[in-house]
Amino acid sequence: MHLQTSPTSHFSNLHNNYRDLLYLIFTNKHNIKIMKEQNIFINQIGYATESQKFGYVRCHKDKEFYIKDEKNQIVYSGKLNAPKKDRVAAEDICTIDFSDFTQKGKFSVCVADDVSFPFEIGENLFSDLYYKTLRYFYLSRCGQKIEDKDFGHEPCHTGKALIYGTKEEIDVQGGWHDAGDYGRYIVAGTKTCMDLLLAYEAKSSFEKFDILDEVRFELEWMLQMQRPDGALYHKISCFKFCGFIEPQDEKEQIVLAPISTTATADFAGCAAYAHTFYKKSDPEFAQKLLDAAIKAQNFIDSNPDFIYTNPPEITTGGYGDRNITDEKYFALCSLYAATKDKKYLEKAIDLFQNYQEIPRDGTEPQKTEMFQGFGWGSVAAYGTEILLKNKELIDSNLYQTLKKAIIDRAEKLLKISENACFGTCIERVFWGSNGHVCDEAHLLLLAHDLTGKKEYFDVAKKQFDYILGCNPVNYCYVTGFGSNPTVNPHHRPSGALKKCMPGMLAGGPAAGLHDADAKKYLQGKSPLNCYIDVVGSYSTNEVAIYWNSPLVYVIVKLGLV
Ligand code: G3I
Ligand code: 9MR
Ligand code: ZN
Repeated sequence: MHLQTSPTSHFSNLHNNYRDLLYLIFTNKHNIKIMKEQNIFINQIGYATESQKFGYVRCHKDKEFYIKDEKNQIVYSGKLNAPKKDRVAAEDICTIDFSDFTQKGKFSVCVADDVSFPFEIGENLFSDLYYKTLRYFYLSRCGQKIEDKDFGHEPCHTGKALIYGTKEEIDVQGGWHDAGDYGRYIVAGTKTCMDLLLAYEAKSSFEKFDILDEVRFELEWMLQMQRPDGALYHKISCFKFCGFIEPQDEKEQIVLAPISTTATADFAGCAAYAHTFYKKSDPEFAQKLLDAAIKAQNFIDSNPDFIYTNPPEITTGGYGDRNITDEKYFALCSLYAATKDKKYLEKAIDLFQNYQEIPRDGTEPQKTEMFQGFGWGSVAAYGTEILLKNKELIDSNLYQTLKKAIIDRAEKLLKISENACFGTCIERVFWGSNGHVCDEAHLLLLAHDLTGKKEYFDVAKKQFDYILGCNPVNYCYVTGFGSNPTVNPHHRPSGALKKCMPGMLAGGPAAGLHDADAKKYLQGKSPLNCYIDVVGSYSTNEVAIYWNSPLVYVIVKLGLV
């Protein structure tokens, strides 16, 4: 049987816009790949030999599936499980389980005359994926000459930064470009550093990439973003987004945006945690990080809250967040672990026990459980994870309370996954959903560490499979990998150079249809189908350092490298 080799497209996304489809075919305006719609979804890189192996089939009258090798020989057969239909995929999807098939090689799944993309079964299938998702951080470095045959460039954004609202300019260099744009944001960078350091803690040896060196590049920049009084500037960028040019070609004035409590708290939490990783190799740098973290916390303790919103002249990314208790909690947990000073723990416990949240409609804060998340705007789980890792520093009641908070969330995610067409554990599909999928996998893997319960690990693996092809749009969402990868990311270096940087996780489906292309092509689609692989769709097809970082964590914690 001829394996899928023809180019691929998004008929499944467009056929209900016949006019657009004709326009697209004749102009192929967005260079969307033309593919016969696939009905079988697999991890487009493959499966480790002894791992669980699930695939998904758009419901079929046939109840048998076959696995064929490269010689087109049937090497395995099995039955489609009963169909499931959930709210986010909103169609009947059958799961197939071929976990007990452990023959190494290249295969495809067949159901009647449908054929999946090819995939591999074997060992060490993901080391290139791991390397390239890490390399993306180096390639995103600001302010230094980048050595790379495809994406190398001279230093960018080396000019002095104007402090917003003043005439003062200071020198702030380095840090990673945030995403498809060239802004540098503390809230995004701290989450990214936490994920990478937690991944490093799980696996420090990876000869091809020095995670600690890469994270240090971001930390050195963050230290420059701290004011003398301890507060952190929220971000540094130009006043507005530039066009799709290379970073070194953006010459507009750089501005330091006003301070924020979220940036200051996130920095305190991240720097206090990070300092332990550099104690041996560079005690002076480690101490600098800890001192800066303490200074940031002192600012928070002695000042009112600064809720960030963009000033009118600055229209780059906002990372606004009215609920700032989780950031304060993260900072306090991390500072307690770093200093053993009980004053931090007491405050952290108080915030945890008396947590209130401002609802989305902005009405009065409601007393509720502190949400244990790893998202850029919901970071409490980093604080909880740090305390749980320092079991000897907290009493057993607190340990059990915090452990229960994680396990309760993990149990909820198991339930969602159980009833989900593609085994996903997200109920809402919003901007950056692929990053959210990886963050939820992080939580499941933490729960697995705490309990050894296999189901948590297995469902985390399903999130990884979802990212790499087990999804209704049949995409491998990491650029440069799989038979049908994201090829048109909203990413200025790729757009300017007209070549797609590999190893970047696309933000993925977003039901909010926030950009013009999403509105044009995705009306009426189910949430998980609200993805379009075009450069303009920044709400579904951008990339971001803090979507790559939880993927790095998941690859390590699934034991895939
Ligand atoms: O959390 C709520 C959820 O409770 C609710 O159900 C859902 C309904 O749509 O909305 C969720 O909030 C969304 C939030 O992302 C989730 O993280 C907001 O609607 C959505 O507007 C928000 O979008 C953010 C976007 O900037 C616009 O502010 C993305 O998270 C964030 O990743 C993105 O970040 C941009 C930077 O600003 C600029 N650099 C690129 C970067 C990535 O696109
Ligand atoms: O490229 C910008 C992307 O990084 C942001 O996430 C997005 C939302 O803030 O905005 C993108 O910039 C677009 C701007 O918002 C509207 N004009 C077109 C810009 C490029 O797509
Ligand atoms: Zn730069």
